Amino acid sequence: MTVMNVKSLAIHLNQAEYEKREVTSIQAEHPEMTVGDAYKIQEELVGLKLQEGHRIIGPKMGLTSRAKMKQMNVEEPIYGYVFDYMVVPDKTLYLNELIHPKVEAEIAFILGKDIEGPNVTIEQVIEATEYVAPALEIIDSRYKDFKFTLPDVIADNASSSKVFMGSTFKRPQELELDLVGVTLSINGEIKELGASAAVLGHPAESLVLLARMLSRKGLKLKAGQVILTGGITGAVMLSDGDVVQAKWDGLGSIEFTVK
Ligand code: 0L1
Ligand code: MG
Repeated sequence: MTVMNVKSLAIHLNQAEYEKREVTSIQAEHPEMTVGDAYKIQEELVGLKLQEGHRIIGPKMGLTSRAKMKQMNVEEPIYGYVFDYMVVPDKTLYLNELIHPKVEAEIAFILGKDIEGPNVTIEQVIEATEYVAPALEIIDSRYKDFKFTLPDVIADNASSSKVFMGSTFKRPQELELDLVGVTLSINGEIKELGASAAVLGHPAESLVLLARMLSRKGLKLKAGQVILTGGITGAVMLSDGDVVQAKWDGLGSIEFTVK
């Protein structure tokens, strides 16, 4: 894939996000696109957003559940970036800002120290983490009907769109981080439930893998970043009027309305 293609595809995906417009699979047009090419497009897209004045809150991990990895036929999760403008300041999700949003419940890690290298351990991740907090991620793939290949979704910043952060912050040592039960309800009915071990056996493992993936590029996880570790529940499609409530054992709850 040429440098020109990388640049123009990043602009194409960035525009699609801002214009809330579905696009068709890039891979269909560019069968040669590799995972490496896709991360180059993502890097270019991240660069565009930084040039526009947006700030990175932190990287996020996607495809961290066995079910999603099997579905996409991958052995390694993927990552993208959450920006400041994606964090929803109140309790309303506006559909006119989105294409076809889905919600998934996650645990966010807020780092007190940098994490760097290909061989960090879960213990080191926990030691470097200042707080964990509940988060609801809104994924909104720019691809029509969420139909994409692995390189497609990587190029599209791993479907990143919006995030609701909870207000319960706990030290990571205060919880059994792999045993946090979560329910995700829509209009009072539980639609999805799970335990945090659904994220690679332990959500801290998500940061272990993320540090490894970033280290291949000479990058690291930085103190102050808020990192979404991946969906504990499946992702649920949202509709106008939905009242969404998620509850985490020991980490409180988050509620919002879709308008
Ligand atoms: O956060 C995620 O797990 C999203 C990964 C991308 C796959 C999707 O859009 O379903
Ligand atoms: Mg997610």
